[in-house]
Amino acid sequence: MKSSNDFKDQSYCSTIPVRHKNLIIALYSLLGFFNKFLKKAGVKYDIKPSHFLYILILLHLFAAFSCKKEEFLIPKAEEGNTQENVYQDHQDIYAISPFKFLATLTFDGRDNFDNGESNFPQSFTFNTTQDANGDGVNDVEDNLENLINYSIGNNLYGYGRTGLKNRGSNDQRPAVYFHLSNVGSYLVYEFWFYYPDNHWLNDHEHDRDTYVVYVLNNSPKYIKISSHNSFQTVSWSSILKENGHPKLGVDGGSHAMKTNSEDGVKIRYTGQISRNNGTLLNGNNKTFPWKIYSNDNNVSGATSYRQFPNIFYYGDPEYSTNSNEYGSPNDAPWIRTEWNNPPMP
Ligand SMILES: [Ca+2]
Ligand SMILES: [Ca+2]
Ligand SMILES: [Ca+2]
Ligand SMILES: [Ca+2]
Repeated sequence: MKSSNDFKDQSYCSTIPVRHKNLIIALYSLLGFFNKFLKKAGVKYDIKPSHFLYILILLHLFAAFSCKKEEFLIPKAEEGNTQENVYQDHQDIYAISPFKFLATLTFDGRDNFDNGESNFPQSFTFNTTQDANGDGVNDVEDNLENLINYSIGNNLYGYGRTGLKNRGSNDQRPAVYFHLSNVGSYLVYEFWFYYPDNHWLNDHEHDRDTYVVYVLNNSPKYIKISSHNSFQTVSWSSILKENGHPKLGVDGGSHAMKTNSEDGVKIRYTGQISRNNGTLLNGNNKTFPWKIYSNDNNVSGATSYRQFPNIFYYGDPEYSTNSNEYGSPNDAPWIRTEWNNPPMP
């Protein structure tokens, strides 16, 4: 059952569409009366039905302004009233902004006598036109071959990761895949990163790393970050932050996430990019606002995307082990259990 107290200050906003509709119907039914009145008063002006559209727009603008409250104003779950259905009830009114908890990431630099990280979070559809592996299909299995290393940008051309000439145009802007879910009383903000090339102990084409933020009663409590095949949970208060955004490090090659910073390329939550002690051929000192992909209908500032394919084949001929392009099948994030059923923090 909903408690009336929970919704007291929101009842005005939540009933706006219905009340506006009723008001417009009432005004419209009085159209004849208004016009007679104006005529009697000597005013040479007729109110036309289209005028009610203007009134409706003005009312909605005013309501949008006065209802622009905290994005996270979602009433707490009570007995018989789960966070999920509370959230469902309000999803049309209180859009969630992934940007709120977007991270600043720092990547491996040239410490330990290497070049540092070579590929960064980007769209898995950054190049949909070049059949790089020559199998007659343009698909995500061409990603490693089409990837232009050490580069961040939206219109890149150059050599591919496996030596192919004339790759591009590639959209290698910073990108994140966002999904909102629930566990217990927590609202869970899931951030999934895609990397075309993972070259660590177990080399693979395609890589996914994630961090999730657990929000309780509108405030972040925990962050869980992926590290290889396990997760590490840290209290929100103890992680490094930049203007309230989490600051996370990314291990070289494996893209395992961690709470301490790295010495190389930095992508700020704003999309500002700096090379630092890393290697970056394209993108240094530029800003590419994060491309946030989400198919959740209550999320603001995001772009929808096609959830396809469901299987990514992690093998690639480039790798000495795991060299079958269509070997090592892995589920796409959206068909993994944790997508809709994340673990408790
Ligand atoms: Ca290094
Ligand atoms: Ca292909
Ligand atoms: Ca491939
Ligand atoms: Ca493959």
